[in-house]
Amino acid sequence: MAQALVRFLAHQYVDRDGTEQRFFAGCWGIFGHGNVGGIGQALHERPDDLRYFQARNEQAMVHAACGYAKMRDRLATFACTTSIGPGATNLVTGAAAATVNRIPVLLLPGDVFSSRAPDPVLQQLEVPWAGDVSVNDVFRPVSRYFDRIARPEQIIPAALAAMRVLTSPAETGAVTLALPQDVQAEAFDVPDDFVAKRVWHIERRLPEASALVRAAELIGAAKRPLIVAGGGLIYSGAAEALRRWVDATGIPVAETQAGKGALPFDHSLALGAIGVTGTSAANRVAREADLVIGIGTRWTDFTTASKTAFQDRNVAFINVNVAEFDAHKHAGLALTGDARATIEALAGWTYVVDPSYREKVERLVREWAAEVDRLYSLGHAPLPAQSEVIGAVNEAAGPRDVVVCAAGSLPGDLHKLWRTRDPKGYHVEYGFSTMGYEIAGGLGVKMAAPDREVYVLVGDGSYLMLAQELVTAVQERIKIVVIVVDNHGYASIGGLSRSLGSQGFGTHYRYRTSGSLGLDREGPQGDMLPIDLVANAASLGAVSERVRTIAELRAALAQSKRIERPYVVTIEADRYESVPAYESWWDVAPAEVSAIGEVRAARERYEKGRRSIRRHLRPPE
Ligand SMILES: Cc1ncc(C[n+]2csc(CCOP(=O)(O)OP(=O)(O)O)c2C)c(N)n1
Ligand SMILES: [Mg+2]
Repeated sequence: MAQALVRFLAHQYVDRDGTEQRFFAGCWGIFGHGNVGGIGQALHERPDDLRYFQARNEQAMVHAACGYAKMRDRLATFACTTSIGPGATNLVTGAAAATVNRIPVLLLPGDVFSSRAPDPVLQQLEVPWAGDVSVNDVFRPVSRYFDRIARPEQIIPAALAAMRVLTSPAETGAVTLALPQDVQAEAFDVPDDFVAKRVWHIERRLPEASALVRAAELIGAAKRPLIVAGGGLIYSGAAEALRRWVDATGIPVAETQAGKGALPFDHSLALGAIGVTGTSAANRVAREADLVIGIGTRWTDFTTASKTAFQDRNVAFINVNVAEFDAHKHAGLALTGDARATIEALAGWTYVVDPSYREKVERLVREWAAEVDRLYSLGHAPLPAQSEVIGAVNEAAGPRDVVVCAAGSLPGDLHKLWRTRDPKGYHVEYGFSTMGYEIAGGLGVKMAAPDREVYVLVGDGSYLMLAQELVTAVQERIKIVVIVVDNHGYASIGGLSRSLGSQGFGTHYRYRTSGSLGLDREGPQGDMLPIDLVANAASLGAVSERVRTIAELRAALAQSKRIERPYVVTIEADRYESVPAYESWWDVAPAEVSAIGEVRAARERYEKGRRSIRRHLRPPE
């Protein structure tokens, strides 16, 4: 059965706009009990069918697949094979990250014997009241499709269903086929048609004609329209179409994390990031917008500033989305369809914003550019500020190069400050914000785009959570440039904790002194943990160096261009010099009752902030 599955995967293609490409770039795997036979043997026997890639950690395999798939606009990905037990459950975080972000990955965890002869087999979870449960059942809520293959011929409908979901822009995410270890090795008569070349066509569906007319009417009547560009716009390859439409109409564009890069940063109508981590320009325009056109966004909490971003009394939403589920959010007019095709259709109606609105937007955009300049060149001492690190990396990066990040304070700062010049130049996993995505995801990005430099920006906390794929980068001779921003622990959560009155409890990397583990205070540096991140990266085979100043960072980044190996630069940044928030609010609830005065004060501020939450329940009139 495993041989048939590997052959099947090797013959899957997708076609969009007449361009055909292979869907699986290979198969990541860590072998053990449950896949060293079966899938492992099939990959060994058929190396030309599906290229095998060895990883250090199963979670990281999914992140690498995800990074690759996102970079390829979801038109290609990897399969991931694991042993049963911990190998399988290590995939779960990756699966959730993929599904939350709507990125296709195929997971093939091993499973317990279907025969139940070796019972309980090594690593089997015994559930006294349910014989059909294994640890792989944890994949059900984090997979867009799940099946367990109890007989070899079941792989036929399961593999086809898996492909339908993986290649569906509306439904995609992690797909899990749990493979009992005995069934993987069983023979069956494989129909030739099952393993023949199969091309999955990616449609560009248009919304209903009457919905388009209604949208054009709403846009025609809007005084202060705003486009919010999400990841779906980028995956659809709609950036060019967006730019033409925006140039013709003057409607400004704000960007979500996944949508960043939809417009080049220096376009006069590019407001940049919106929401909790938004720019002053985007958040001000959002506050007063009377019509918000979401394109390929699922309206996360960060994008909507916990539903406080849009304050016009009669604000209405139009949602362009391939997924009905998203198209109906915020009581919006649902334009269920492909982003590019829908933008092109909407562009058929003539509309131009009022010149005074355009002037105001352009002024806000200019003011924001000056703020970024300021933050890029703070000259903070003795330690540089993180914003200066971002500035130096941005200046070193070429227009097509890619920045990769996922968790900590960097994603928010990058969302605000990174100057993106290419729709694929900004790759931040902020749907699940998975600490540990950065290096593994960056590896996948580089595999998808070897002609671009990939700059992975990672906090020391995320680095320590999952840096081992540097070994994989060394093994595969894949160059990524990793910039580790060391601020002795979880600066982002420390700041959040302090804002809630909890003094950064448990967020600082310090020795335990009686009762004060990890308290975030600006005290002596002597009790910092002696972690040597530079030696750590070097020990994994990367070129590794420490820089102390922004000038040294610039020199290291210049040097990295001449080296074709994984390159890790570690720089210490000031833990407390953070990029401000720009008129946004985030719903994080401090305790309603507390013995600590600061917590009570934080609760009071919170109650006040909550008053601006809007529910957006009224459909457009
Ligand atoms: C796997 C995982 N665990 C916990 C969190 C919650 N969390 C978000 S950011 C963060 C700290 C990240 O520290 P670091 O990478 O050093 O970045 P910094 O906050 O210092 O910028 C934590 C613990 C998370 N996002 N992912
Ligand atoms: Mg940190």
